[in-house]
Amino acid sequence: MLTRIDHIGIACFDLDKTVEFYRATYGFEVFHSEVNEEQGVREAMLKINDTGDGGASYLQLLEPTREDSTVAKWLAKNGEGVHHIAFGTADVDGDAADIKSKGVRVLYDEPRIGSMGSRITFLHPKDCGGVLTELVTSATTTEH
Ligand code: MC0
Repeated sequence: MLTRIDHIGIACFDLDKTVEFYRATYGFEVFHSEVNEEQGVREAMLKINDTGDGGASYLQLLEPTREDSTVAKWLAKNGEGVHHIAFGTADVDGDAADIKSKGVRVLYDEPRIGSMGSRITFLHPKDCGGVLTELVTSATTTEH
């Protein structure tokens, strides 16, 4: 069951500059940052709020680390902006299988490692009304 918005992914050319915009404009601070080599991104997670299921909601700022990454490709075509939304679930495997059975393409056969050790998969944007959609099971929170 999808229980929360885990994050909204925002693609940018310059992560440090974008982090500073969110800090100076809204007062949001970086909760966590990391490089995900597999996904080809450097990212900053800005925690917005805790959620009733023991998880949290974040803004995820994404800067590409290589030219052939999906985010670099998307930035070249669209410029900066909202890249994807992510729903939190206690069971990414089960929810991905259920959604796949409804005819939506799930992009990974097995969930991969996402931010903060989470397990993630993606749904094809062409099957989701133009919205790249991610499913996330957090590594550290206890969701029910
Ligand atoms: C591509 N398309 C999108 C899109 N990316 N539509 C909405 N939102 C996006 N973000 C559209 C294109 O405009 C194009 O439509 C069509 O999908 C095919 O795209 P493409 O540019 O030809 O590229 P493909 O097919 O090679 O790849 C698209 C696909 C890819 C969605 C399969 O981006 C992908 O695998 N994404 C999942 C992984 C990802 O995005 N990782 C970065 C975040 P037209 O109409 O022009 O044909 S990593 C992350 O977020 C992790 C670290 C985390 O959360 O923990």
